[in-house]
Amino acid sequence: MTKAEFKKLVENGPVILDGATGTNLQKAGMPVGVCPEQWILENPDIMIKLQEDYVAAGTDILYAPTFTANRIKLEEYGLADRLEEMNRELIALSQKAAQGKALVAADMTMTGQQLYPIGDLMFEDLVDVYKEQAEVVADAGADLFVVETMMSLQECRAAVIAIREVCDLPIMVSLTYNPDGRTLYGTDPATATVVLQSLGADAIGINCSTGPEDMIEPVEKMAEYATIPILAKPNAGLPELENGVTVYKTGPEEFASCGKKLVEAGASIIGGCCGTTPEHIRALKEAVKDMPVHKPLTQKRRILTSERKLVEITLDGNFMVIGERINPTGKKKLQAELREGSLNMVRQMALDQEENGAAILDVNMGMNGIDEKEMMINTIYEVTSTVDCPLCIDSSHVDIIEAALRIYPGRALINSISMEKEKMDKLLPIAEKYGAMFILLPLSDAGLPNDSEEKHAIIRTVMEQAIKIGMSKEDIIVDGLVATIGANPRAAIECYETFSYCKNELGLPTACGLSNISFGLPERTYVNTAFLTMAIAHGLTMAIANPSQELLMNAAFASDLLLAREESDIRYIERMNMLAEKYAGQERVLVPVKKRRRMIRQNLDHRKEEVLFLKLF
Ligand code: THG
Repeated sequence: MTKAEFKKLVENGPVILDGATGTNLQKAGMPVGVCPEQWILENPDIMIKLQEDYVAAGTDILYAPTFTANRIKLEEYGLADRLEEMNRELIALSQKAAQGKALVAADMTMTGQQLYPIGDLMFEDLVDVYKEQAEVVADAGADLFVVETMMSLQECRAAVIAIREVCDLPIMVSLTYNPDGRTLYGTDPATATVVLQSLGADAIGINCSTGPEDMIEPVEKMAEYATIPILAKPNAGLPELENGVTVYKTGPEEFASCGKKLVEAGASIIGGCCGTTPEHIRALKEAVKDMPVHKPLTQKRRILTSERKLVEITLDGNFMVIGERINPTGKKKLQAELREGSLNMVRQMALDQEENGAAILDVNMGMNGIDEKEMMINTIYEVTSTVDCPLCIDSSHVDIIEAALRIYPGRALINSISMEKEKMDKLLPIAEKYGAMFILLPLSDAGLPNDSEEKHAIIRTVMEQAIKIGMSKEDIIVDGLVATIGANPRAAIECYETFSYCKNELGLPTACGLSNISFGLPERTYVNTAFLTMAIAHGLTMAIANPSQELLMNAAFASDLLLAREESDIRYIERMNMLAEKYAGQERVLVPVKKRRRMIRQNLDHRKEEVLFLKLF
């Protein structure tokens, strides 16, 4: 099935999924501790009967029982050499049950191994594991993919990248969340929605986790951000332990009436997870079949994310700073550390900048004497496990930007794409593939534009090209291209023209580096600060700057206040309180990275047991 056909199907929905597999197979005699896929292949009639019952109950999309038939999981049972054969047979089994009356989704999930830097599994190896399974199930005739019961956004990214590199089939991704509304790595449903739809997922959702009632809130959250359909597949209530057996007590009727609420909240693809039966699905279908289908957003919001936090960029919102400090240019001490392979200063810079109010952190590793790509990757691992700010990937090398985007566990900003042929031809498709936003630098192969007209023409050309290859205006932030006052007395005025042109004529947000403006002048901070406040008044959205420069930062907060921007008064007061506290000598208590990782690891072990308990495979 094509992505367009999938979109149409959901528009005519609500689309009904199947119910539980694991809990029903257990009831039918599948022992605990066996490889479920192997057991299913040894007892195909039980599985086929269950899926036939789901189809009869109204299921539109069956999940093929390929859930953990990936190399890592199969290896645990000594079955890795049967991966292809098993996946083919499992898809065929669901096709047999579907009889053309339901679609068959190839089902993939976690491997049980944790990704580096928490575990040892490298991202690219996980992509390969998913690719291997995806190739087989796509070739076996699966209609679409579902990546489900995921606890890690980064593992979802690996799966989506893998599937997209293998085929063009639609991809639904669904995560499980803890009662606090986050995955165990700290991702919330809104962040997952932004990251995965940017990466090319065709539906985003939630499964397992909770009973249907508790899924309403996460579904509503996803709906605020989603440009793609939302999926909900709740358990039949919370698991309860009775005589040593896990039971789910929400009956079909109650389940179905909660299902209606989920559809009202925005879910247009709906089914059941642990504890649900064909009777639950029948009641659900009956309850929701004539309900109107929620329409996803038609215009996407401008959002960058880390794994744990999202940052929204709006044309009239609060002014934002991209912290510039993780950049060895002009920093001898940092250069020396990086040459020794130490990231201590980088880590401290990340913490300081976040604390001082940077919304986004620029990461640039351009210097002599190091392997820039390797250092960029290591820095991303270090910074993303230290702070929650989204990152701006800054390199003049296309391959380094691509390598960084691949492993970055969120939605990044590329710094930058110009009209230079090499950049436009190579980087725009990379930005599109990884779903990144980018800073548009108005330069061409002819060098700097001679005047504002030429600058604006370049901006339009790159914007049109980006749109042509499938990106949108909401993916772009324009750099004003700050020149030096010493060389051109009108440098600031020309930038202001660009800021207002972009905001008012093109509807694009803007950014700029500040320090160029004052190059060669004494006491540059004053010039930079005056430039910044006037730029904000002319519509500048964000600046690449050093957030530890308090005059500059405070002037930015004050500018928002003077422009009566939403909640700017609260933000100004909070900022002043923060500074007052800082200078009262109170130290911020920081959890060192190593300790933080240890905490996460402990949590993971705990969670793993819980999940095994909740869901059989
Ligand atoms: N536009 C875009 N990207 C950019 C710039 C821009 N990236 C690079 C630069 N300009 C913004 N980043 C920096 C980073 C560091 C410094 C200035 C701009 C800097 N370094 C001091 C020095 O050179 O001496 C060291 C100061 C310190 O220790 O903090 O000033 O315009 N899209």
